[in-house]
Amino acid sequence: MDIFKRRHGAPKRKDDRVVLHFDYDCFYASVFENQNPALKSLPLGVKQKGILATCNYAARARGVKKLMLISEAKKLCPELVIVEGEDLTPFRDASKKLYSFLRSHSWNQKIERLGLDEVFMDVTDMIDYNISLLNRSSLSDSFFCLSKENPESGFPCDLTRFAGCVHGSLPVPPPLEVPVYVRLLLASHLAWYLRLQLEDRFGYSSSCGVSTNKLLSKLAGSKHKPRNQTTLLSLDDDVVLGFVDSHAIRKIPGMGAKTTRLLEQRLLSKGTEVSSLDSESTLTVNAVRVHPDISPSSLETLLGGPGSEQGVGLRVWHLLHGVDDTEVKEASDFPTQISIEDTYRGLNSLTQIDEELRKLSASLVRRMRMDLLTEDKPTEHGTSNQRWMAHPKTLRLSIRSWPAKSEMPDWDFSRTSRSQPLPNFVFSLRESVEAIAERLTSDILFPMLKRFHPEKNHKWDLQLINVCVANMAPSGSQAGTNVGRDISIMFKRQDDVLRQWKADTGFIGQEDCLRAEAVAVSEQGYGSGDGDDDVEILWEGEDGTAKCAQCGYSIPLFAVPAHARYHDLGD
Ligand code: DGT
Ligand code: MG
Repeated sequence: MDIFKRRHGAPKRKDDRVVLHFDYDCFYASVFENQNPALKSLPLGVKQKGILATCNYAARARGVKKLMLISEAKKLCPELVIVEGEDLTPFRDASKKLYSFLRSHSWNQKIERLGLDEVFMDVTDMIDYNISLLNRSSLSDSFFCLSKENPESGFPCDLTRFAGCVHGSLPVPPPLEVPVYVRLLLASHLAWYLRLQLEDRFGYSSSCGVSTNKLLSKLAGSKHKPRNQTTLLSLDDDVVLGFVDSHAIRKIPGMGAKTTRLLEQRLLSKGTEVSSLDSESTLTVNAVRVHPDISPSSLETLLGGPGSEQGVGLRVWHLLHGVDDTEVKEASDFPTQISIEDTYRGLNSLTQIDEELRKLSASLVRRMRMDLLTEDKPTEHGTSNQRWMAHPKTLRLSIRSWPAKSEMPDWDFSRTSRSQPLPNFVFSLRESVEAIAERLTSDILFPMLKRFHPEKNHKWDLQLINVCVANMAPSGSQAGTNVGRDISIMFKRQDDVLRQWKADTGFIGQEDCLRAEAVAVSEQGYGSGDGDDDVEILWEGEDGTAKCAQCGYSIPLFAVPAHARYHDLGD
């Protein structure tokens, strides 16, 4: 059987875009290395809740791995330097700085952040413009133009070869008449240039994937890490199918844990050939794609149903073939949602819950003021005018409870949520943050929370609370335009607000709470979850670990909330 064969009814890929996917190398560790360059030559691990959130490549060379227990890592590498990574503020700041730099190079503003350390960039317009300027008789002396207005802004490049690694064989002579070839060739040089700039200007090395859609560029980028890039040369369908086929289903962005599990259950129970599964019994894309029972409609039957996304069968069928027509989202001056959350060893009393809700509400209102307020230029009389750039319309409260011991093996890790319109008093600038938070908690959030379990004598045991505002409506002059606020004023405001935040010391380091940071702010509003259908952890074994159904890592039980939240950030 030809394992790469295109099946009847296989979807056709569109190859008319160019998408770059950047992933910063050992991101949290790099943030610390940049703060203290002496750390660069040492094996370095970043600790969160007793596990290594990440480690640098010097540590990885000694066998240390991401998400290892600190004790295990120390055994492997006694000289491992460990830094505390509970406060996410430096990571968030570095992420914004790098994103702003990349954004300043985007012409169409199609640039989307995913979590803190990944960025998609649709550079089709820049590439097509440069193709129109191409002098095919002196390719080795080419110049990539970064600005239509300023022809001198750009960099020299040698277009007789690709920059970085290429997946797929390079035809000889180069097929310069094939548009996708030329586009990818130029894009490889643009990716190289941008990576170099990220490193030279800011000290962050990265890996990058160059391809024609988001799915393929993300997968390509992980082929050669760290500090490298891979172009998926999609001249031939078989190259793309073979490339996607080789991945485990659970590595495909957009296939959530639930999808993966349902597919595994279905195909394993139907006696899928053992040879098509890897040693961990992980289902590969190929095993699913060529399986005779699998079609868009059978996938819809398997994966659809109440609560699932419309057309999930077709979407998954497309992903299995490397087809992903989702657009890179346009950058916005404000996030699509703001969410604040925290995790706990167990909140049992309504008094404790009420207190936590107040803290989360205060953080939410502060964060809204920081991210959504802009200041017009001061008037002649020196008075400045603050206004909201956008009004979120919806308030959402989500919780996750600890399971009873008997439920442990099948604990459904998903959250339960309730939404309602966000009341207008939240936008008042005359009242203090604390006063608004107080009213938001007592009038809205606390009653909302009690509605999760209206029964008397309910035994509360909360593991997570998330408060989120979403459904942003741009206001006034922002509506329908992408007119930014005055950036200098924005940074000044950020500093002001953050100072106030940093002084909030009572909120940090309380040992009875599983806090990954003073205030856990989900950044997912800036980037899509890539269609992930859920965030779920499957529990396994009695060895004190759980296996994450999303990424396959074994996680010590105590670290599960932090790990789940990492995925919540937009894995
Ligand atoms: P890389 O890309 O393999 O060179 O290494 P990283 O460290 O950049 O790893 P990546 O890209 O998977 O994740 C970016 C950052 O997110 C990483 O520096 C630490 C954090 N992170 C990753 N996985 C987890 C996790 O499971 N739990 C927690 N708390 N943080 C995580
Ligand atoms: Mg990374």
